[in-house]
Amino acid sequence: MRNFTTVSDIGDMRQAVKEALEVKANRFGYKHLGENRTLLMIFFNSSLRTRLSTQKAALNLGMNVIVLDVNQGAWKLETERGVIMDGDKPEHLLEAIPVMGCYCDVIGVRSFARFESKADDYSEKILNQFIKYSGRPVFSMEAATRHPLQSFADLITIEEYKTKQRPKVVLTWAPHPKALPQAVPNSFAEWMRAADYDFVITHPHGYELDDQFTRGVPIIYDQDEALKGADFVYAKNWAAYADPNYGKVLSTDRAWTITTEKMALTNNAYFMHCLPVRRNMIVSDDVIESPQSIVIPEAANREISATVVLKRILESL
Ligand code: AN0
Ligand code: CP
Repeated sequence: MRNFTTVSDIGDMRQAVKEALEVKANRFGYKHLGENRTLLMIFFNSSLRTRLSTQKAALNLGMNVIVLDVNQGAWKLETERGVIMDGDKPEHLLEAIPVMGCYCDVIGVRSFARFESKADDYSEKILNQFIKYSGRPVFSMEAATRHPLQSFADLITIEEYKTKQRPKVVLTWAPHPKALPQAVPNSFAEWMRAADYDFVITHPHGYELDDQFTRGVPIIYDQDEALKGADFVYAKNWAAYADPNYGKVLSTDRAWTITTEKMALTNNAYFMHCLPVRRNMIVSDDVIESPQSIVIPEAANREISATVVLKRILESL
């Protein structure tokens, strides 16, 4: 594997899960792979889990790690070509990227949708410039349209907890005060389709995701109806995708919050969320603290998905 940005980069899914479970049982078994190799992690946005779990994965593999928070201490970066740089940005991304490539063997990038231009976000302008100009393998640590390390960890978690071959998995929109990217739900949909679960999506009207991620997936606008018989409830907020509302918050309706009453409609489902989560907006205290909540093992599996991805990249160097 050279780059890891979408589900298609993981190849055979059953094989990937098998490898993940092997790595989980023997996470220091590949320490030789990363000897004298350096991972550079670039953050354009905040992070707790991705920052820690990806560093931990690199350490498991014997790598050295450098972390750069672009907005803290680095030069402000211009990202557009053709701009007369007489403003507040002293450096251009087109020099910064190849320079970063000089100091490492592998690059991880976190760069969220900016909601300034749907075309820029959905063409993955920033991530693709890293792929094109760094000269290094690049993996997504959540880009504008996808969060594949999260979805891979979600898949591993569902495989560990499922009690039937083809569980019912429900992705439900839930309210949040701020405009959040579609990366997590896009990616989750893409991975759940590939996993061939009984997968449905529920959200209010106006929150339809890009069809390239949800094609063929039933969209049920009645949340109670969608939750019936669910084995896994995956809650997430996202801002509107469809024009003319791209990037807007259309609803903060707390009737969509996942509560004990909502969970009672399910088949005693497990509750999942990528975190960070706003309690009593997305999910009630009672549900997230219940024995059915698997948000912590889900987060723990971020170390495993990152270890598998870095292991495969190292094997290809
Ligand atoms: C981000 C998002 O919704 O994409 C990161 C989630 C992993 N969440 C927030 O910004 C709160
Ligand atoms: N789930 C996730 O990616 O969390 P962070 O934003 O804290 O990295």
